[in-house]
Amino acid sequence: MLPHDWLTDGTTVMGVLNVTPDSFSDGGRFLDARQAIDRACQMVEDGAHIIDIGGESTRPGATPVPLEEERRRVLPVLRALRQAMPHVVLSVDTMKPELMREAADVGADLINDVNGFRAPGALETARDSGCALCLMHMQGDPQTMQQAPAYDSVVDEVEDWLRARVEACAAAGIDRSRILVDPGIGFGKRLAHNLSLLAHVDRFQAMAAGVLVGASRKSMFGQLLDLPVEERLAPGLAVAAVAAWQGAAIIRTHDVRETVQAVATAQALRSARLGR
Ligand code: 8Y7
Repeated sequence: MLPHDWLTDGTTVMGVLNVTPDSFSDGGRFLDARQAIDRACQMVEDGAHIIDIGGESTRPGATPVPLEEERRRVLPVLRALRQAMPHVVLSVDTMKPELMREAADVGADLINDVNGFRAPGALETARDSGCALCLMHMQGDPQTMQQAPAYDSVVDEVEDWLRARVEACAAAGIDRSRILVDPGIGFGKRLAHNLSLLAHVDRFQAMAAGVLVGASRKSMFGQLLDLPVEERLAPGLAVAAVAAWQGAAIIRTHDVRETVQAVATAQALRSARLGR
């Protein structure tokens, strides 16, 4: 299934399914495969059209997970979800070409690589998988990215970087209709950088099939509003609405039910504004 088969004119919601013991905000509660599957079913019931399964935390400073461990976390859950929900778009969040290939074999529809398919062999593997790709911008790597993020002009630089990666995909034989781009909120960015990017989501629209935005529960809200992670729902919904207003194709979130409502409201307002 390619993006044009499941992207709507409007904004769709991707639910985050962490299968890590050290994830951003689930704290390992969904490590057990059974619990992960229940959680995915709940998100689909709540209105998620896409489930993003991740077995390696990309939290700032997190240590990399060996392939064997990531595979053990992700593949059983992916396999079970593919069986249980044939019509839901299943995304796998990984930087490793081996796991991309194995996930595609088990029926993944989308490969979400926060590293932008820069690992050796990742582009070729992604091409041959037939999956849709999410190409995310990150300055540095997860271990060091928040140490000293710096840009002269963050929106221009992220736009140029994403455009260059889309060109690299095209050169490898991947059509842009398969590609989603993502400014990578919190990945090598200070608060001001994140705010600029979120205020210019529409700038990334034309270069690929759509834009994905993921800001749910991120530390930018801690900086902006001095809130702990469990109290970041409202600012996440504000960002989802503003991104949907600008035409984002996908919102990635931990809070599916509320985000679906926020996005639907923003879209109704957008339709009213456009007079259709
Ligand atoms: C993003 C992401 C994370 C994001 C895309 C978290 C895996 C941190 N953030 N993938 N992944 N975009 N495409 O808070 O913003 O969920 S991990």
